[in-house]
Amino acid sequence: MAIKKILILPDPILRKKSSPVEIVNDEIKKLMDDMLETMYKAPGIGLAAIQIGVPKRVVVMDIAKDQDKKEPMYFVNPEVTWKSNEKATYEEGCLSIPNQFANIERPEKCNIKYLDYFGVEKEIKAEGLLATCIQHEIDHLNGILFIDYLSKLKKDIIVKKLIKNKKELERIVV
Ligand code: GNR
Ligand code: NI
Repeated sequence: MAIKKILILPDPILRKKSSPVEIVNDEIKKLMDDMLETMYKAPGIGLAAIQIGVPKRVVVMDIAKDQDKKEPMYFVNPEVTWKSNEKATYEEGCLSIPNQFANIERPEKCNIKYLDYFGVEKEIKAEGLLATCIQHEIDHLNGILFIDYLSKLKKDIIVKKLIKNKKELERIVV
């Protein structure tokens, strides 16, 4: 397994639409293993392949409360097959938008069809943090970030902060 670099906004790669996986072969399993290790290291509760620069429809998650008991989840080609009309609001963050948080409203429940680590087709009912997180990750696969749901003003403030941080970091490195 290997830890990969997580891309940070405004990296344009984060806006690419990811392509479906045809077969869950060893290459895809290795990708999922690397993504999981990268996500735990960050640390985060979810990661989409595009966040490490790979435009494939692959997501890993672990929303277990107890950090010692790892409960990894793997989603290949995840699709929302149903979503509730009822909404829920969570304070979201994103490893590609460091240190920025905002309340985002999404369908409270959804059903997700996907292929698991072994390429077996599954369908699950999601609610609570699981529903929020998988919707956040599927958005990544379509080039969408949580800040896209904010007003232009709030979004601009966050993007400007990240550009400023990046410039400061570059100045220190040089
Ligand atoms: O670590 C993460 N926490 C989180 C909190 C609320 C809603 C979504 C998330 S996902 C995020 C990791 C990430 O950026 N995944 O793409
Ligand atoms: Ni994210």
